[in-house]
Amino acid sequence: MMIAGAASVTEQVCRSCGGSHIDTFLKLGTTPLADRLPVSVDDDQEEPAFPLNVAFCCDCSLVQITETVNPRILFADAYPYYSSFSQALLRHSRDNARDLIERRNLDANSFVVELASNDGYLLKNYVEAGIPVLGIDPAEGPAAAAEKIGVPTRLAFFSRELAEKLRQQEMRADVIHANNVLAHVADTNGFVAGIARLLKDDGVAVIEAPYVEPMIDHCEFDTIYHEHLCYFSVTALDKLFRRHGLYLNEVKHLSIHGGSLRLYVEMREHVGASVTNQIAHERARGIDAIDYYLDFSATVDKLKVELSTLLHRLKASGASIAAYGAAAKGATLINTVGIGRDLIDFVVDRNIHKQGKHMPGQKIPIRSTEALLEAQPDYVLVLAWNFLDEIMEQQAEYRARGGKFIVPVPNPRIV
Ligand code: JHZ
Ligand code: ZN
Repeated sequence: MMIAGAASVTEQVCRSCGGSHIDTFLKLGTTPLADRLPVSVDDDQEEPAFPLNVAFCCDCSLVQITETVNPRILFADAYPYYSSFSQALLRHSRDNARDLIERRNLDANSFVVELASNDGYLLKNYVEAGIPVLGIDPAEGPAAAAEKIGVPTRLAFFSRELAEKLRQQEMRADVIHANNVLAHVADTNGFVAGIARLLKDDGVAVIEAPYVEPMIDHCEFDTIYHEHLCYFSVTALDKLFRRHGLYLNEVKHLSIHGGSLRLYVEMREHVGASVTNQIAHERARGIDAIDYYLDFSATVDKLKVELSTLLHRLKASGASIAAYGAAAKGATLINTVGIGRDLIDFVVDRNIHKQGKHMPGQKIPIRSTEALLEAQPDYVLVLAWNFLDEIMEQQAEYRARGGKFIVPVPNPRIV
C-alpha cells in the first residue's frame, strides 16, 4: 500500500478490508494531476500523468481507484486548493461549528482538532468562540494562511503515528473534524485508527465525504481524480469504522459537492435510525453489489459524447466559450472529454493562487472572474457546477448581458 520513493503504485487489494476481489468498472484513461497547475503554456516539462481506474470491492463494498499517487506529489507542492473562496462553503462550515458548540457544550476547556484544516475556513469559527483548536494539514500555502488568521496549524499528514504522539502530549479531542480528507488518504485504516487514538472516550469525529450514490446517479464522474482514492457508501464506512473500535452512530445528507454525507462517529455504540435506514436503503438499491455500478461506464461515455458534440457545435456556429472554476473536477472533465484551447478561450476562478496558471493537461489559461465581463464570451462551461447557484448569482451581470452557462452534469444543458 505505501510508497516511499515511488511516484505511484497500483493497488492489488481493497484499501479498506484488504480483500482481493476488486473489480474495475470504469476506466477514465491516463490523466494529469487535478491540483497541479502548470505555470506556463510553453512549459515543455511533461506533467506527470497516472491511470484513473475505478473498482468495487466485492467483500466490503468500497468503491476506489486502484492507483495511489505518492501523497507528497499530490498535496505538498504548491497545492492550490483554498477552501475559503466559496461563500456557500464558508456558511456551511460555520453552521457545522455552531451546531457542534451547542450540541456538545464546547467551551474554553474543550479541544477541537481538524484533519486537513486547509486555510482555517472551519476552525476559525471555534477560535472566534474562544475554543482551543489544532489544525493539521500538509499543504504549506493553505496552512500558512490558517496561521495568519489565528488558527494554530501543524504542517503534517495525519496518521496513526501522529495521533499517538499528540496523545503522549496529553492532547485528546472532544471533536475531530475531517472534511473531504478520508477519501484522500492512502493509508485508510491508519487514518481511522489515528482518529480512534486521538478522540476522547466521549468525543465525536464529524466527518464529511462525497457520497457514492449521487456520484453514480447524477453521473458526477468528474469528481473522480487521483486525490480521491475512495467513493464511500454508508455500508462500506460502517465496516471501516468498526474495524477500529469506532461506531458510525448518525449520518446526515448534505447537498455540498454534488451530494455528501456527514458522519458522526464515536467510541460508544449507539447506532441511530439514520444509519440503519441508510444501510437498508443501500441494500435495497444494490449499492452494496457490483451490478449497481456496471452501467456507469456507458453513462459516462454518453455524457462525454454529448458534451463534446455540444461544444463543437457551438464553436462551429461562431460562438466564443470560456469556463468557470479551475476546480479539480474540471481537470478530469476537460482531460477525459478532450476539451482544449480550441474550444475554451480561458477559465476564470476567484482563487488568486490559481489565477495566472493553467488547467492541467489542456493548459487553458486561468484568469480572474472579471475576465467574463471584459470578454463577454457567449457561453461559459461551469466546471464548478456544484456551486452553480452561487456562481449564477454572482454573475448576474454577465447573464443580463446575454451570456449563457453550460452545465455539464448530469446531462449537458444550457441555462
Ligand atoms: P470546488 C475540492 O475539489 C477540493 P474541486 C478537494 N479536491 C476535494 O476533495 C473536493 O473539493 C471535495 C472556484 N470558485 O471547491 C474555487 C470561484 O471561482 O468545487 C475553486 O477553485 N467562484 C480537496 O477543486 C473552484 O471554483 C465561486 O463563486 O473540484 C471550485 O472548486 C465559487 C463558489 C468557486 O472543488
Ligand atoms: Zn474491501
